[in-house]
Amino acid sequence: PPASIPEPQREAWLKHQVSGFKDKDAFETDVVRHVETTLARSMFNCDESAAYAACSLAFRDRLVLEWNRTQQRQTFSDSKRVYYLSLEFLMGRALDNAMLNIGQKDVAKAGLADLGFRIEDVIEQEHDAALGNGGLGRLAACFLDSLASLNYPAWGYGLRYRYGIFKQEIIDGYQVEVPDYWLDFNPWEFPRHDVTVDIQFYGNVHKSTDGSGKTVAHWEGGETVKAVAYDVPVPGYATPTTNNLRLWSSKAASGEFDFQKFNSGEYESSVADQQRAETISAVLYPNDNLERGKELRLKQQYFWVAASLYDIVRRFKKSKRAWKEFPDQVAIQLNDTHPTLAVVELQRILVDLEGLEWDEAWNIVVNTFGYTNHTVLPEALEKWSVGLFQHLLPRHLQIIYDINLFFLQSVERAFPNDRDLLGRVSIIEESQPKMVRMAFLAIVGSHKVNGVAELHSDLIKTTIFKDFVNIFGPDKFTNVTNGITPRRWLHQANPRLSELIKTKTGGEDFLTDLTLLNKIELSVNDKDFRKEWAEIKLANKVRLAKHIKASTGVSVNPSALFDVQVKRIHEYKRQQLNIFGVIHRYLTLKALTPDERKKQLPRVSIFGGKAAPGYWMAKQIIHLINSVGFVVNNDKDIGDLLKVVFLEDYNVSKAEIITPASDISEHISTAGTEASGTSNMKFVLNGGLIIGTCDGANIEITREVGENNIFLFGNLAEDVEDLRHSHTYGAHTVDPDLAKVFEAIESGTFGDQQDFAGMITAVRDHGDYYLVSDDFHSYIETHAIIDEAYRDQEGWITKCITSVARMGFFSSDRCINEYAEGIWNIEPLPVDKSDSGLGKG
Ligand code: Z15
Repeated sequence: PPASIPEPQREAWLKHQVSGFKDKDAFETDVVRHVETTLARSMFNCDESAAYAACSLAFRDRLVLEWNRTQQRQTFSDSKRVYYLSLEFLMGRALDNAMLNIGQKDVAKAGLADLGFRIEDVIEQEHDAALGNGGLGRLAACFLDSLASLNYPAWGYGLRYRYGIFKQEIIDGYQVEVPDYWLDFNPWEFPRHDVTVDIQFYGNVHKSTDGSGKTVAHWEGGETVKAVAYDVPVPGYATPTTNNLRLWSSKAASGEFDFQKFNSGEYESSVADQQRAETISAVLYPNDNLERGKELRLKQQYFWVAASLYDIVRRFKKSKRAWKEFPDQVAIQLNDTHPTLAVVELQRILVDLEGLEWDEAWNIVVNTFGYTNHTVLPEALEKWSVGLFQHLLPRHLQIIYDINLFFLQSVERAFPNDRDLLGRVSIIEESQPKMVRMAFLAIVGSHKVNGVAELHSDLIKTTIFKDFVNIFGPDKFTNVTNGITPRRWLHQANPRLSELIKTKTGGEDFLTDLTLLNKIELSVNDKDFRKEWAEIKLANKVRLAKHIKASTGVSVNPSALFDVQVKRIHEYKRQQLNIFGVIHRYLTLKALTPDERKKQLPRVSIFGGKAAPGYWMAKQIIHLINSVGFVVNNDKDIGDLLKVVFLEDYNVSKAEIITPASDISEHISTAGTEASGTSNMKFVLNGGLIIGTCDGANIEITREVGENNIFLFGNLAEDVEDLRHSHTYGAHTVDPDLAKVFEAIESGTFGDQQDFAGMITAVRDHGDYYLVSDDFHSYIETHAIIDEAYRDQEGWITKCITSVARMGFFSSDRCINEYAEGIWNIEPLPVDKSDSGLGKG
């Protein structure tokens, strides 16, 4: 370590070194100190939010210590680091996670009780960090948790949006978007006003010849924006390793605002410049699986990528190594195509700024990057117009053209005279206007490309990236099936189940080696274990029922079968299939005699999820769900037999309440459309079963838990294309049961039929692209099978226990280890836990 403090004075530092809370007294001392000094309050005005603030600051003090030590350790060991570039990190709340990972939640609970607070209420005060849309952003958050827990030297790089994903309100059955201003009080971020990077946009390129006759490009003029780093500590579970998530915030390059302009009377334009700069990191684009080609979005991408690469290169240069060793020190993972400009930016740094030869630079670039693809949906594949590039990033466009030229030349050499092939794989699409295909650029600029579940990885190899498999060979393409962190999604969300599992697996090791879950299968017939299992599920349902009552006013019976679909609203995820099925159930119940009805199994259909603000059909689906709920929930004939609720503002912290409370959850995307899905894993891990299509990770879940423990239905991916083809426009007949559902909607049962006409015509008249009608019968039948299975409560519990026991594969720890070995070539940096500044409580 650098000897900034001379030897004689170090004694004082060591004497006063911050350490873990010895006991709850020490914790209470810190909380009271923060209330009375940091917050300038007292016991006479300490409300729950002040208690949250003080408790967070007390834990933050401990985290910071390990965070600094981790950074020092990783720097001095000179080990290779991985940098995870993601436009989204859907972190959720940090306090509970910090307490559990440090292992001192018990201390905090007792300490807060002494001070007059319930820990649950204190935790509830925290605003979610919601810097993401859905699965892709949450995956990034799970990965950070695993990277730290497994002691990998790793940093996340993202954008510090002032507004995260909007808050959803449901007003009169419609979604209303409210801005999510979350930075009012955020104890988990550390502004680094000394860590800044100037980022250039627009301008022109001039070429000159240097002394040796080499052409050199100079990117000049344009405008400059400043990137300021904000760091967020990411604690690992039961390890001192605390990694860093660095988020960039934009501000005017001239500081607050341009004083020169201000002094010369141009007040308005000096403020406008400042606002324009701050706009770059102002708001997260709220689209999931959709790209809309807006200039500001491309600006966000370059701003974040350029700042991150500058930072990474700056760190590498300190090591004084040769450039060719860059890929031995640095692995960069591209989370989808959003950071693909990093490929171009690194090439620019190496060639234009560092003076490397093109080929040498390109070798370094390709060996540094890996690219993860998360979708095959055409509307989600990023393309940017050449014109926009030329305007915003003129030098980058030239480099892209050169990358493409050399790539196409190599293709031509390997496959002579195949002009079609060249057109198909060109990074530049020769359309009107010309477009840059970002996925192709990412493939060409990376040494590995992976999909996120087996079916998905096979599909990209045989469809959208088929030509690239021929060109680069199959080894460049690989699969890493997604996973989830068992710390948040089992231990934190479902503490009682975690406790119960602990009694059968011999301690907490299953939280770091999830395959140990298989030990609970030995207890599947243990009466006490089964009883406790059922009690926990019921308690979790009671908790959710309370939340439903408080947030929607609807009373639901906790002993009813809870049927849950929570995820972004999208036609391909088929919430419309679900609500049509619910309507079918309602019509069936209505047609029964009161005596027959008494024999039916009560159900609660629970929906949640946000629609992109511009996604008209998704909003119509939300409106129909709410309208059906309004009718069904107030129908005296139906009573408890069917309730339909839409939970407002689904987010990570709500998922932690909902996931442990489900009996059955719906993962019913049209086969071949959902790359993986990750909530499917969360639900099964929490002792719920799933109804699903043969899509994404459902297939691997089935392989693990066994076909008897999952309810699969619907057409297969391999048949989708033919089915679509057979839906000759306007001529295809709708499933008869579904036709009755449409009749009910069109006769006004759920309000003005015009409000839902789009959903019906999509199926009936516009080719039913998502195969709702094709899968309807099989869907309804499978729900009937589920009812029967649930009546046999003993059989049901056996299925649940068996499934949980077999879920070990889906830990994000397994997933991260696969990336580390197969793509990043990095090793964990082992830590001596006793060498940590924290006492484990
Ligand atoms: C997103 O959330 C996903 C893919 C995307 O291309 C975009 Cl832009 C957003 C999701 C997939 O839809 C989901 O199947 C997958 O589990 C998740 O990424 C994580 O890989």
